[in-house]
Amino acid sequence: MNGAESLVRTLVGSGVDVCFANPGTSEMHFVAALDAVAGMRPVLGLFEGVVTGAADGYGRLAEKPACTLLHLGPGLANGTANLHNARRAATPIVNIVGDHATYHAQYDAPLASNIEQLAGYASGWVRASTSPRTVAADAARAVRAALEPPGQIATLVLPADTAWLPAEGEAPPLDAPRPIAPAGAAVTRVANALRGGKKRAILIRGAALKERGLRAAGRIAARTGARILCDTFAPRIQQGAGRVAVERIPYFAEQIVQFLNGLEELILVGAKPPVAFFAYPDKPSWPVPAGCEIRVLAHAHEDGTAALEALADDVGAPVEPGLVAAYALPEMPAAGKLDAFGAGQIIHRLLPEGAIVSDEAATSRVGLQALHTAAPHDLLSLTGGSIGSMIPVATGAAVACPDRKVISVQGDGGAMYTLQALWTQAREKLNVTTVIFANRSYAILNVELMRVGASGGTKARSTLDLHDPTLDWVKLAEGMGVAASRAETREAFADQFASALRENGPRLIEAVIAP
Ligand SMILES: Cc1ncc(C[n+]2csc(CCOP(=O)(O)OP(=O)(O)O)c2C)c(N)n1
Repeated sequence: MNGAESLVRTLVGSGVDVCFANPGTSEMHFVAALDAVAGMRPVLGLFEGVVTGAADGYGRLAEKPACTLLHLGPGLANGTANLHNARRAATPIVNIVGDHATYHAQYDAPLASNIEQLAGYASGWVRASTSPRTVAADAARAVRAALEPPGQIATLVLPADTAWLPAEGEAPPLDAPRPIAPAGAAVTRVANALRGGKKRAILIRGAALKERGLRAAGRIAARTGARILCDTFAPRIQQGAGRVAVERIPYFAEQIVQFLNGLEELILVGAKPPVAFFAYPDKPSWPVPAGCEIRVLAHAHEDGTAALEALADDVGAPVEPGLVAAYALPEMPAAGKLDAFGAGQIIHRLLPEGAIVSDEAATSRVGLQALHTAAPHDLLSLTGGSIGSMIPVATGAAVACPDRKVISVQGDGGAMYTLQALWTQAREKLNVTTVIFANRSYAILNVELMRVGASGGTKARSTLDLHDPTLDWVKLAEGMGVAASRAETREAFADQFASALRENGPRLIEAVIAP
């Protein structure tokens, strides 16, 4: 057995059985080990941002890491923007980054670079193997590091000779670390605070935004009147009819100020206090009202769900939660020219139960604001603000959950960063319907141009405009093997979306909403 085989065996034995890959020469022994060892599914991505974004989507749903296979520093660099988003989502990922053979480093060959330094940008754990005898043990530790609550990126650098030289064997899997129980004192402190008559909210992030944690939060709300909040861009929320509805913090600073106005107590569960996404001249960065007490019920590495349940019991909350979302569908919009609002209403109306919605719709999510009253589903958001994340995330989510429909709602600007993920969807026959909101613009940046107080002329506007040439999403998708259609009216969009839902496999709809 060589080092690469010992590595792949260890990964599989540790529960890592999907590898999103874009390999090169230094990774050839790892690639060969995929055949020598049973149990690892390779998924090729044609750009590393697809590879890392797919690993993010996979990890958010599978709740365990996929591994990536990346080619030296440049491969990792190409994948780093989506690792940035994955870090913000606290997604467990194991990166395997090939490197030159250890003895080759002294020659400073063209692809040589400081991989560990680059990995540090988004990884919580970085190690370079130095011997084929330690590769397997390093891999077991990488998996464990990735699973350290709430989840993080672990990067293992694999010099080519540590992969090709003989190794002794695989390493046994290590126990996965579990989130620690909430501190009893924190629960008591918050319970005592909740007995006062203040206006309060509970801000939740992480696994507690799944059904069980939200149920406990809804019980607390029923007893104490606390509002239940989540970040503007939460990694994953289980929402929909019958589930406890969370209020999403709005995007712009002054909207957040308004939203939190009057709040006297903010309780954090795995979350940080909200801040404005950007600073603007004359607008606040810190939107929490002055004098509002901030208390931590559970830190991100603690079991937020258990903390909410303990708190619910402590305050004597009823068994049945409050704030349960009703099943409420919007009317089918009247026939006419397609717009973002109408398209969103149609998606809301037709959303199948158990869907996974991957959202990078940006300004076009206007019709999806009340999605919590649709059929129960998982909502995934762009966590780190680095666009070009969510078509890959949808791809990885579909690999993790082959029996569920994935709906990817995407602005045309962000879509162009990592559209190669469509090819992976076609090759893997993934059950993803992608809606491209073709407004032919970086619309949000037109808004931001005004907000920052800059005035734009023709040149400035040309940097935010995607006309000339117009992107043909039907051809782009078909060129990568994904069946596609274009909708310019609401009725055409409704037909096309309904037909995509009936089919199994990748589809793309170009929703033309350009003015
Ligand atoms: C990696 C990265 N590059 C650039 C930006 C700046 N940026 C923010 S939104 C945006 C355009 C988004 O356009 P689109 O996806 O079409 O959504 P729209 O604003 O039109 O609704 C850009 C370029 C970013 N957030 N991330």
